[in-house]
Amino acid sequence: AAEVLCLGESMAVLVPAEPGPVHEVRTWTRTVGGAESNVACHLARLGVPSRWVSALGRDAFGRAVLADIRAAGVDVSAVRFDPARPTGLYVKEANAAGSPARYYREGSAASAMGPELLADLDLTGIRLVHLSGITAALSDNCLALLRALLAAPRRGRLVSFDLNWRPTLWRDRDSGVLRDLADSADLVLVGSDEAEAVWGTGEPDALRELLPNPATIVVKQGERGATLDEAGTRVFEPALRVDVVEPVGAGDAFAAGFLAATLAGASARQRLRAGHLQAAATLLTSEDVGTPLPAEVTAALIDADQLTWS
Ligand code: KDG
Repeated sequence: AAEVLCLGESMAVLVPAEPGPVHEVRTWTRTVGGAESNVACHLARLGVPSRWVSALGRDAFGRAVLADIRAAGVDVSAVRFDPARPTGLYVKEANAAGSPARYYREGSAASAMGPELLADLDLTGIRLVHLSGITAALSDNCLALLRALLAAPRRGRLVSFDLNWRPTLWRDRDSGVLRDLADSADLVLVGSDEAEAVWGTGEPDALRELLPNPATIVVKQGERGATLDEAGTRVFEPALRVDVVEPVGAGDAFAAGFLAATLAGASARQRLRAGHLQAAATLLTSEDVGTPLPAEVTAALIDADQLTWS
C-alpha cells in the first residue's frame, strides 16, 4: 500500500528527436512530465510505495501519461479522467543550460481539480503528502485544493512542499500566495535561485525568517550543494560534480531521494546525499526521470567519507 501521495498535474512531453530549431523539427519523442509524478516515479524506483493523484483528459495523451507512470511502479488507481477537458502537453527543447518549456495546458483536466477532491482522497497508510507550487498556479480551484490539503489535519503525516517556481504560469496570477503555502508545510524544498526570484532571497537564514513554521527547510544551492535547516541546526552537503546533459527533473529527483531517506530515518547528511545522488542520475539524461544509479552504488556513496564521482 502507498506510503507517499503525490498530487499535481502531469502532461505529455514532446522532445525534439532531431537537431535544429523547434519550428523545423518533424520528429519527436513523446515522454511524460509533471513534477509531482516525477517524484512518485523516483520514489517507487527507490522502493517507497507511492501513489500519484491527478486528473487527465480522456484522450490518447492521457492514456499515455497514465500508462508510463503506472509502468514506473506508481499506484495510479486514484487518477480521474475528465471527458470534457484535454490532457496538458509541453514541448521541451532539451539543452544543458536549461530547457525552455512551452506549455499547452490551459483549461486542462488537471487545472479543473478543486477542493472537492479532498473528500475522496484515501489517506490510509500515507506517511507523506508531497505537493508543489505549480498546482497553485494552475487555477483558482487548484489553489483552493492546495490550501485545503495544507490545512487538513496531519494525523502524524508529513506534508512536503516544493516551491517549483514556473514564472510563465504566474504571469496573470498573484505569486504572493506561495509564501503562506510554503509556510504551512512541514518540509519545504526550494532552490536558492527560484527563492531569489520569488522572495528576493535564496539565503538559508533569510528563508528561515520568511518561513518560520516548517520543521524542515532544504535550500538547494545549485551545483554547490544543499543546506538543511531543521530543529535549529544547519547542515550543508556539497553536490556531485556532473557533466549536465539536461537539468529538467533534477529538482524532483533530489526531492525523492531526500524524502525517501527522510522516511527511512536517515541522518541529515545521508538525506542530503540521497537527494544529490538521485539528482545527479537525472542530470545525466534528457529525461525527467533518468536511469537511477544501482542501489549498491547509492548505498556505498551515502556513507562514504566524501561524496565524489569521477
Ligand atoms: O520539475 C519538472 C517539471 O517542471 C516538468 O516535468 C513539468 O511539471 C512540470 C511543470 O509544470 O513545469
